[in-house]
Amino acid sequence: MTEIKPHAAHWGFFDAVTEGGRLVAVRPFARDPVPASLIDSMPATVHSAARVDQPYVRKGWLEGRRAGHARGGDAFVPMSWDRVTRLLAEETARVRAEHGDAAIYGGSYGWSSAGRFHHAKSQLQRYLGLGGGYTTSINAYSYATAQALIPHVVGTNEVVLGRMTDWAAIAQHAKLMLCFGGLAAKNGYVTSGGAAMTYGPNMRAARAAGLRFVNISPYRGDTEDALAAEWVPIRPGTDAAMILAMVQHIVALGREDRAFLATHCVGWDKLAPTLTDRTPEWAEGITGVPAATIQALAEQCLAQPTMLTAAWSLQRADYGEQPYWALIALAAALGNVGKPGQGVAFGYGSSGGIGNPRREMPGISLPATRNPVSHFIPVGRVTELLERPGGTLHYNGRDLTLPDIRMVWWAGGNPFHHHQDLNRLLRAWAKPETIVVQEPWWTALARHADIVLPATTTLERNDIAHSSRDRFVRAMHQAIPPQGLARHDHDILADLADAQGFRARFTEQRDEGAWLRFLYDKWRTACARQGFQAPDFDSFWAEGHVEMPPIEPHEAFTQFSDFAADPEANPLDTPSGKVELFSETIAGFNRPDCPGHPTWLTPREWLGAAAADELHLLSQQPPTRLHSQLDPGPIAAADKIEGREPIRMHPEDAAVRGLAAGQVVRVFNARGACLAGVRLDPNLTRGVVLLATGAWFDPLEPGVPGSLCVHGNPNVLTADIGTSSLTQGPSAQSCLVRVEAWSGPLPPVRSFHPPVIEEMPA
Ligand SMILES: Nc1nc2c(c(=O)[nH]1)N[C@H]1C(S)=C(S)[C@@H](COP(=O)(O)OP(=O)(O)OC[C@H]3O[C@@H](n4cnc5c(=O)[nH]c(N)nc54)[C@H](O)[C@@H]3O)O[C@H]1N2
Ligand SMILES: Nc1nc2c(c(=O)[nH]1)N[C@H]1C(S)=C(S)[C@@H](COP(=O)(O)OP(=O)(O)OC[C@H]3O[C@@H](n4cnc5c(=O)[nH]c(N)nc54)[C@H](O)[C@@H]3O)O[C@H]1N2
Ligand SMILES: [Mo]
Repeated sequence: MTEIKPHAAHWGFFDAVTEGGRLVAVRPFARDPVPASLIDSMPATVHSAARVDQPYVRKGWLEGRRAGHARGGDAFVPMSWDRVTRLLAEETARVRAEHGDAAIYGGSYGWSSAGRFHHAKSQLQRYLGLGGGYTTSINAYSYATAQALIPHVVGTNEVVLGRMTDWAAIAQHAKLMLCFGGLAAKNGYVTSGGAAMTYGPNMRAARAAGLRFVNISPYRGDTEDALAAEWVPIRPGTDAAMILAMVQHIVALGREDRAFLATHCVGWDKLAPTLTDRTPEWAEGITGVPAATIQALAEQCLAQPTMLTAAWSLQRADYGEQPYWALIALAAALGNVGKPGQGVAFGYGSSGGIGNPRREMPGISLPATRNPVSHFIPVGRVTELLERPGGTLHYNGRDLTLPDIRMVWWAGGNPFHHHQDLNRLLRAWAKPETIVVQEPWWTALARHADIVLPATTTLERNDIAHSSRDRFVRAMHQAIPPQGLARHDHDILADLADAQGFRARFTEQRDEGAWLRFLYDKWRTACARQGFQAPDFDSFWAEGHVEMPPIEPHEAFTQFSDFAADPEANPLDTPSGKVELFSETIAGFNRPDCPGHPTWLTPREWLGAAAADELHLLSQQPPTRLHSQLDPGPIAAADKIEGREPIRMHPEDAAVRGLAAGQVVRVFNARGACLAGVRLDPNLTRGVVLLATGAWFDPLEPGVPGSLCVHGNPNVLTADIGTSSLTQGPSAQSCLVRVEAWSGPLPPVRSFHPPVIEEMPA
């Protein structure tokens, strides 16, 4: 019998079509004007052979090979839910008793599912918090560097991830938009918890209204053709030099907005003298952008209403603070901050919903619980956490103590996808005594765990999807039964809480249905206070969605407009109340890797210091999936070359290496190596190669650090070094590699099959 159920993922709302308990097709949400094609990868992924069918425990762990033993190479032993629950409850209690609560690392970073109740990380942290606490992580891989820096400069992170100047205002008022890192169309398919319905249409409407786009990026493909953007190729990691040279040129012309700099900013007197020799000619040598282009762009910014933006990728690089801070300085020198549809904001091209006209509505989320442990790390420093127990880490003016981690627990994320320098992670991963992973699939993370608990996917449960960036709330009806012996994260943890005596505090005595009603009603009450009458739960559930009223174009929103109008009455939340072009706070930290004003710092790895045969590797977000999710699906598969992730190369870079399109190559540096398939692309800056993230890490010799990844995961190549001691963000984009033909036999890709399973005598 065919059934159709409303459902949702980060990559779009859809209707699930099922037959006989299987997902056979998906249909886009009828109200979505630009349905994301990624939903088509769901049936094959949900029913993939890579699903974990029951609980497993690593054989070596059962035999006592725990701390100090490499993970990833052992067989797994099946175990019943009852037994594994008891075993894990005992092990958790042991670790807490012997080593303290901070010995459990429960940062559990990752995107998990769109459903807000069953959100795995929230469930896990609730459980670990009630159980005594855990060491956690702060910030996101997406924009960690900005999260630490930007509040020092403009007092709020809303300029990166919140309510920023919206597309309606930009379309109405701006004539020129400089986009460092472009506005990549591929990134707009997804938005956390929601449906990115207006990403492309927003930009195209601005174009139609007369906005001229300039794509300053190593890759022309970072803006879609419909925007007719001018392309300014630039060397990766050098944007700060170009932006500072634009400021310098404006000063040389005597055209900086002195009034704005005096009334709305502090530190111009300190920044300006550092710019004297930062000329466009100087920047040309660093960036590869002709001095004349830099001058022309600066003059065009002076001549017309201009919006400035940069992709989040720019700050996932060595000293990733600098291009962001420099761009704010450029907006300040132009006097644009807070002018209608002008100024600066980050990430318009980075994720669906960024810059959407939006109404500030309450969110829907699982109530958090207190974490009695105060230890944390900036999220990207997980390897260091394992490597240096008792050590200190300088972060944002503080010295953090790294606790001694004995147990790692992950639900809804994948460090063997997201983390840099996987071979170094693999070595550090041997240190804890126990690693627990809740996962629907045999991802690389599950393969490198000790205790693997099979989780249901969203299709197997009821939930509610919501993103503050969207106008829709979506009901997610259970469409298929749990696959194999998979269980909901909530139920897994409720049973563990039971074994440890706090089930009632964890569940608050609600089941799934009661939780959904509770969360929805809370949201509905909060909406009513803001004047929006949402339907009651039963009507919402039957209808499949709630639509919030659209925002009228005349409500176009410009961030910082109050501040621009009257900085004394509406100060920023910085120490000075103004834009900090020099920060006494940051200068006071006394760190050479992040001085008190924006500046050019030479990256560790970049084309300016590359050997003749080295290339700059950018590992951008994949067009064919969300991170590592959906990699088993047909869309990712169709894009691969001989089953390997494609690496884009300029035809001349390929020619000098004797490489041809469709050929399998070995991409390597001192940190690691992977296979990939050559795709020629003249729209790249010479010397730059693109290898998207997300092909499941597939080492030729599982469990052996340094082994070749046969599938094409770029994180065997990237460096794991904090952006700076101020921000400690991930710096994946600063990475040099070499590429050579692969002449050996092609090893099979084994990622989408379960690892070796062995029964053990009871
Ligand atoms: N080289 C390089 N690396 C990068 C980046 C880069 O630009 N370059 N970008 C970084 C960025 S911005 C990000 S956000 C990260 C993304 O990193 P992650 O968010 O860790 O990546 P995902 O693949 O989305 O991992 C989510 C995991 O949750 C699992 N999951 C989904 N639903 C459920 C559920 O209901 N329950 C449970 N238990 N599990 C579930 C999925 O199967 C998947 O394995 O990657 C980062 N890594
Ligand atoms: N389809 C799809 N969409 C996604 C995701 C996904 O996995 N799949 N992930 C989502 C997530 S979690 C996030 S955080 C966002 C990330 O959003 P971004 O960080 O914006 O995404 P990226 O694709 O890493 O980078 C965008 C472009 O920046 C350019 N770039 C890289 N380095 C430099 C540089 O030094 N200078 C300049 N000028 N340009 C540079 C690259 O050419 C790249 O294509 O994307 C989101 N959107
Ligand atoms: Mo991200």
